[in-house]
Amino acid sequence: LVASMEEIEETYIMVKPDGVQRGLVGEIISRFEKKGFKLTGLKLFQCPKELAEEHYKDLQSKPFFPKLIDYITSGPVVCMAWEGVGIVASARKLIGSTNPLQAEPGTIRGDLAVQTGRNIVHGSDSPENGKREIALWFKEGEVCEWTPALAPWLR
Ligand code: 3AN
Repeated sequence: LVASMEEIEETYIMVKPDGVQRGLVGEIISRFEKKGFKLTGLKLFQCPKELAEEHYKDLQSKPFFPKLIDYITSGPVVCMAWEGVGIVASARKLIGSTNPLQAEPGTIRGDLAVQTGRNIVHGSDSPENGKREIALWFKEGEVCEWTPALAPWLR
């Protein structure tokens, strides 16, 4: 089964500073790789305040916004672009609920985190935001289009 181009989505996944500090980068990347999604962008990055504010602009009016910005800029993050059929919703399933205490065992947050304010990973909530966030976090040329040579089942 080869998916038509229309079904292929892009999503922005980010290991937050607590995930990097706790040494969970490999584990988190591994879950998306094993699922069968395609990595198209990857970098370790110290996020400037302005970028964090732009990324979370929909949450600007929330009481936790300043803390959220401090958290995201508190240390390097790992920025990732991933591609696949239905990846936006599927990645959010793999990640689990925003509150890790409510996240199902087997999900990244369900297995590895306990606090909403330290929930180790981000995933875009719509295909539109996937594109928006990849464009926001990656420069031209940093996202790499490639075809898996021996694995047509990944397409
Ligand atoms: P998700 O990351 O699961 O899409 P959003 O988009 O509602 O959840 O929230 C974005 C981020 O804002 C969360 N990952 C979390 O770090 C932070 N956040 C959300 N709700 C709270 C809250 N009640 N208290 C502290 N931080 C929060």
